[in-house]
Amino acid sequence: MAASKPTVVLVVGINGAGKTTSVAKIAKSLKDDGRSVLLAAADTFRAGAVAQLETWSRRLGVDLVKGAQGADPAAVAFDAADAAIARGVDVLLVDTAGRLHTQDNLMRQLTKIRNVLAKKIPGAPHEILLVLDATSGQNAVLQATAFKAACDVSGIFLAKLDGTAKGGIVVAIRDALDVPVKLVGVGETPDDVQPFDPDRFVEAMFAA
Ligand SMILES: Nc1nc2c(ncn2[C@@H]2O[C@H](COP(=O)(O)OP(=O)(O)OP(=O)(O)O)[C@@H](O)[C@H]2O)c(=O)[nH]1
Ligand SMILES: [Mg+2]
Repeated sequence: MAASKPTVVLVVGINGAGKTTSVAKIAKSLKDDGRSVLLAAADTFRAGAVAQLETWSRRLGVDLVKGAQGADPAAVAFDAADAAIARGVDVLLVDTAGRLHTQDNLMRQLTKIRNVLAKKIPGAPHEILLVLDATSGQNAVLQATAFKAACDVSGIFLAKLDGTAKGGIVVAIRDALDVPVKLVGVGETPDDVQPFDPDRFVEAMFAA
C-alpha cells in the first residue's frame, strides 16, 4: 500500500532569495508543533550549501539527508524520500539550489526533482514553495511565472519582509498568476516566520 506519509515540501527560488533560511523556519515551526521533520540538502551546487543546512539541522535537532557536492540533486531527493518513508517522518523539507528563472537547464532540473518525489510518494510534493525576496520588485512576477511553469508552484514564501520592502509584489503576482502567499519571513532566525495575513498585510502596505 502506498504510504500516506510524509508530507513533502519542495522549496525553490532564485539565488539568495532566502530558501535555506526559510527551510529552517518551517522546520522549527513544525518541530515546535510536535511533528517529525527530515531535511533534504538538494542544493549540491553551491559550495557550502550543504554545510549551511547541516548547521541548521544540528541547531534545530532535525535529521538531514545529503549527497556529495556536485551530485544529482534529484538523486538526493530520491534518497531523502526513501529515508523519510523508512523513518516514518511527518514532513520532508527539500532545499534546492538557487537558480535563475531564465536558466532553462536548471529549471528542467527542478521538474526532474519534482517528478522523482512524485514517483516515490503519492501526491508529493504536496507543497511547492517559491521563496521570493520581498525587495525584488517587478522581477518577482517573471520569477513566479517561470517557476510555476517548471514545477507548479503552490504557494509563495515571501522572505525579507522585515526590511524596507512593503511587499507590493504580492499584489502584482496575484494579478498575474493565481499563487497565494502562505508564509512571510521577517528576519534571519528560525523564529522569524509568520503565516500570511492578507488584512494585516494590506494595512501595513498603506500605513504611512
Ligand atoms: N532580514 C531577513 N533576512 C533574511 C530573511 N530570509 C533570509 N534572509 C537572509 O538572506 C540571506 C540569504 O539567505 P539564504 O537562506 O541563504 O538564501 P538561499 O535562497 O538559500 O540562497 P542560495 O542557496 O545561495 O540560493 C541570508 O543572509 C539570510 O540570513 C528574512 O526573512 N529577513
Ligand atoms: Mg540556500
